[in-house]
Amino acid sequence: MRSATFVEWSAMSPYQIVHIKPGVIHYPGYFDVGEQVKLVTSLRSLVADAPMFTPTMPRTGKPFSVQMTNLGSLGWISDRQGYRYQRTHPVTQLPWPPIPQWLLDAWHEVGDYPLDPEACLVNLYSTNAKMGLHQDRDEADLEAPVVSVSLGDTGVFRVGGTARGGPTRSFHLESGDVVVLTGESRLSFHGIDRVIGKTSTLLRDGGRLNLTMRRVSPRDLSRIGYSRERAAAHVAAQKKGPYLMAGRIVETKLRIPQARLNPAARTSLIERLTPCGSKP
Ligand code: MD3
Ligand code: FE
Repeated sequence: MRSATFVEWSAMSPYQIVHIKPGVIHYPGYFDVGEQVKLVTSLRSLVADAPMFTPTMPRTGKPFSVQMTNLGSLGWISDRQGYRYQRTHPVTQLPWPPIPQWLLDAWHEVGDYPLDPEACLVNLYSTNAKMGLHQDRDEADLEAPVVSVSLGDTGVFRVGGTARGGPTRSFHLESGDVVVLTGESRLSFHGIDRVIGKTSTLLRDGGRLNLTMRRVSPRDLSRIGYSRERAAAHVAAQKKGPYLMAGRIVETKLRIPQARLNPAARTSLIERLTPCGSKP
């Protein structure tokens, strides 16, 4: 696929940001190791109240290889009846625990969206788990971004276009990385090919945790003080995505200001920007 990847040092933020394809922005090493340890500690206590469960495929009831739970006012579940968002945990029947402030802060910092997320899916991958290519389209609000946080072992993430069967490319998501999906990539097919064992010691039993925050309900920005013009401008900017907002199209060429790179991100940046070929 002739997609451009470029890296820039943002004047706006202290993070190295990598544009994978229009609307897909990767922040390698967004959370440092000390922060990751705190994040996992707080997640453990939240997940104690909303235990991981194994979703199953609609109709067939085939179990997913990934375990999951949710935080927030709405949670996504899948079972024989289908995919849906609901307010309660399917096993405990209790409301989902709240999304912690550190996650909300990340959402607002990288997401450029004025409302809090309603749902945070928590996916737990063993080193044998994977997630096939799919679109996230169960949200009525497709204008808000999706913000994803990876913790633990490295995941091989694959992303394509909005048509099934089109070209894809893959890159590694390491512990502490954040990915933002906006604009024209919001409906891209994506999945996790595999998890690479023993690449992180963050989780006691290994594996990978992924958190994805979403808006579900259509928002009305006028209710939070946006004028009609400002709301329309915001929606237009979201549609274009930050890649085009930057006002340039850059060919696949890595110009990395090494001296400014976060050391954690520097180690494997080149390797993980290398397209891993076609679907295995
Ligand atoms: C690209 N999770 O929960 S997160 C999912 O790593 C999901 O667990 C994967 O796909 C994981 O639905 C990938 C990154 C992600 C999330 C949403 C996207 C990438 C996306 C929506 C559109 C395009
Ligand atoms: Fe998804």
